[in-house]
Amino acid sequence: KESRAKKFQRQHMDPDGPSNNPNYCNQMMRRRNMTEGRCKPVNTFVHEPLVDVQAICFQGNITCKNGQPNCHKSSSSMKITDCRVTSGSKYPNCDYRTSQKERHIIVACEGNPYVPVHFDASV
Ligand code: 5FA
Repeated sequence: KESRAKKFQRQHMDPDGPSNNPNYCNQMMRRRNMTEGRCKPVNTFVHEPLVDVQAICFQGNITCKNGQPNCHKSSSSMKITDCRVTSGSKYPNCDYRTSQKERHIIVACEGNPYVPVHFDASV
């Protein structure tokens, strides 16, 4: 079974981006298996080295949206792409709006080693 750490990498890591392609989210959401069974409504890809994203687990500790205490905010801003399903999108034809941003990101970390398992927000 896929670990939560590997699931985070599949859903959120794309170090070799960003691309200017307006179809980025349509392609990546499908390629990373987030359009199976439903169109995952919102998802963020991070275009920074994996080690830099893993390091966030040892940066500023904050409360997560769900009230758990295991969230961490990146000390640097990071290159990200937000994917949001369009209002006209109809499963199984998942259609996304692609927006590139530079933001601090907030991830939840778990385990030993203590690594990212959930993307909470960008600010
Ligand atoms: N989740 C939420 N807060 C968490 C925390 N503090 N520590 C660990 N995990 C936390 O997200 C719900 C999911 O986020 C649940 O799996 C929960 O355990 C975890 P959502 O935004 O309500 O749903 P989603 O559809 O965006 O996310 P999923 O793909 O279901 O869940 P993932 O966590 O694998 O992916 P995510 O990184 O996009 O949240």
